[in-house]
Amino acid sequence: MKTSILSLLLPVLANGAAVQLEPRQSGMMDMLKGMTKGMATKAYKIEPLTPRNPAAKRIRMTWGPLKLRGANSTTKVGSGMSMDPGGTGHNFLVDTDFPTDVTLLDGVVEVQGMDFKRVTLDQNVYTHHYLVYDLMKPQKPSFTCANGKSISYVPIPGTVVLGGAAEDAEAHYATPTMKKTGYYVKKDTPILMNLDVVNYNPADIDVYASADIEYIPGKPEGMLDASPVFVPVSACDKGMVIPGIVMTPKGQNKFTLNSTSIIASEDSLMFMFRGHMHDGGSNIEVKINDKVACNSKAIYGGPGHVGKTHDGKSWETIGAMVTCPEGVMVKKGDKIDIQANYDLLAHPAREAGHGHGGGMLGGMLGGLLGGGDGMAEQMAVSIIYVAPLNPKA
Ligand SMILES: [Cu+2]
Repeated sequence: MKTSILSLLLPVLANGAAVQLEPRQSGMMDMLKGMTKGMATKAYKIEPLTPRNPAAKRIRMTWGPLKLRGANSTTKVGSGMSMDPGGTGHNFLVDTDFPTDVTLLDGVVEVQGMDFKRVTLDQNVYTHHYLVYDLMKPQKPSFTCANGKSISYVPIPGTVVLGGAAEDAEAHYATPTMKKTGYYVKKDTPILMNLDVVNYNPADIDVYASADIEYIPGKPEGMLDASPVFVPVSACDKGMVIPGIVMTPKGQNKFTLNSTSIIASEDSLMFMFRGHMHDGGSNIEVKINDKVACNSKAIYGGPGHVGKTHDGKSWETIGAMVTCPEGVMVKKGDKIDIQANYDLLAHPAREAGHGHGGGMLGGMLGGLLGGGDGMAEQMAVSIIYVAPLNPKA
């Protein structure tokens, strides 16, 4: 993927509203709810699956069909914006057929073709991102800055319950070894689907959005509520930064970014550490009190993650980021260091759909983010599941 976040901000920008980069000052959420009002979409089908946990229910929900613009097509399709000049964005709220007042244990989303099989670069389709947002749950304030700055998370309009990007990403909320954990989906919470997919085929195609979810009803006694927080390497940096977005230092192909001053603001269990980067990234390492909690390496290529550039060269995209499910007990004040390493020679940045020019972010933000050469910009984010031990309410 690339700029999951910005694609949600862009429609807001396009409406002439001010950019809000602080998710907690939440005019943005109201705007989003306004924008998506009446867009609730029922699933095309819901199938029962065999749960891994015998006490749980597991279903696969499928929405669509959703049209994707072809590389040679000029049709206007999609209900959202794309971060890629050749991509198609779709945003919709799920309807009441999506289970709420449940505790989610596992989940995975995928973009599927008309045969309900996953589409990948093997079919010339690049999933920039497919994110499922819980709009009523802000990211947990479990991190803070020791340098007096207020922390900047990746500015997203809620918690990403499920989702992935070009890299495969599964959500696993249960940590059987340490504490009972899960993700509580409040009754009737608004769930927003946000897809951004690039179709490199010449003609328009139809796809489906699917979600395989495993959950138990209600909120079990003694269960800790866990959810992912998107912590950028620059979370506590001073000065003008767009949290999570990295400006490639001019003329440098290999570089390292280090966080500063990030500390835990409460006692919690942290788990499922995973980096998020774009093509060009090598790894994201998280240390807690100088001890490595996760070295999330980017793994390139593999089935479905090899494409061709417009001039016919083979191109390997990030197929997975190493995930560290093991839990770490964290105390208030513990030091959290994040380091991101890049090697653009070993892993060239992705080309935009339509081949060249324009900048990945279009005219509006391209210049600001240094994305003017038709290559995707870089990101440096650590996704960390956090379950506060003493939740406030
Ligand atoms: Cu990204």
